[in-house]
Amino acid sequence: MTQTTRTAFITGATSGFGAAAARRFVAGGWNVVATGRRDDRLRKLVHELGADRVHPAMFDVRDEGAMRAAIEALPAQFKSIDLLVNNAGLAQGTLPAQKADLTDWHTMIDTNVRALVEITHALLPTLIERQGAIVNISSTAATYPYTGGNVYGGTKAFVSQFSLGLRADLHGTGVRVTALEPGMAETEFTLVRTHGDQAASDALYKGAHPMTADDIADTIWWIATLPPHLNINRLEMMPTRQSFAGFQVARD
Ligand code: NDP
Ligand code: 8X3
Repeated sequence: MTQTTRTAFITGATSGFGAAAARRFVAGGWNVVATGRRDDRLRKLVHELGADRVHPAMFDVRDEGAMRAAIEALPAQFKSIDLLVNNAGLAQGTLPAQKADLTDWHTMIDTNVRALVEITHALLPTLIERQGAIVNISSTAATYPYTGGNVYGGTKAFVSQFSLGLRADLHGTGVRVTALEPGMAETEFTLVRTHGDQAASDALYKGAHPMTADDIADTIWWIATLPPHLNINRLEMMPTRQSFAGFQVARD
């Protein structure tokens, strides 16, 4: 079946950047495959944006079998993926490595690294056929270390470097690849990171004028709709109120 409307496959579309991106792409005339574990949120998104425009795919990205089954089960009008937004991800914990919970580390590696490469691997044949694009959501944490960022920063450094490696491998295919590296943006990210501490989340963002999920969605939209001869390799963005701090020194 020939597909004229373009389709974005957006992981983690139940919240934050992913939900905002789903809204942005549907507003721009695309169809969206929206993924996530929270079925009620996916159903709300479908209700809001229309079942003809959004296909809900409920699965845990860490379950490779469920992910592949969801791709297999895509209805005809959502099968030909033009854009993969690898957005599902999380930080867990803020403790230094020597105090961190190993389970949190496994969760971050399995979600931010392992699942991301598995989904990419599954969709590459379609993306090559469609001369599509991949936007991988990395982070400023990929480049700038901070205490308590240990494994989270490591996973995002992987995402950025993997994106550049994909660019090299996909040379000549017409497939575009971008690592998008945002700094502080207010979503459910900190609530998840702190295992549900709403006060900590509110305190982090208070008065900081953080970026919004819509800021990131607009940037993904811009990257994906550039003329086909242009590729943004990596793009780092922060709120104006956020910048860099110095090195720390332990003194006698
Ligand atoms: P949110 O917590 O608001 O959204 C995270 C999304 O990821 C949710 O839709 C969640 O869906 C999904 N997700 C997490 N784990 C899984 C899983 N195991 N299976 C399926 N889906 C999963 O955070 P953000 O929107 O802020 O985060 C999106 C991405 O942006 C992440 O990769 C994050 O690391 C990155 N990022 C965030 C920044 C920020 O300051 N907010 C800055 C830089 C990068 P569900 O729970 O329904 O499964
Ligand atoms: C999220 C940004 O600074 O909390 O990736 O790591 S930060």
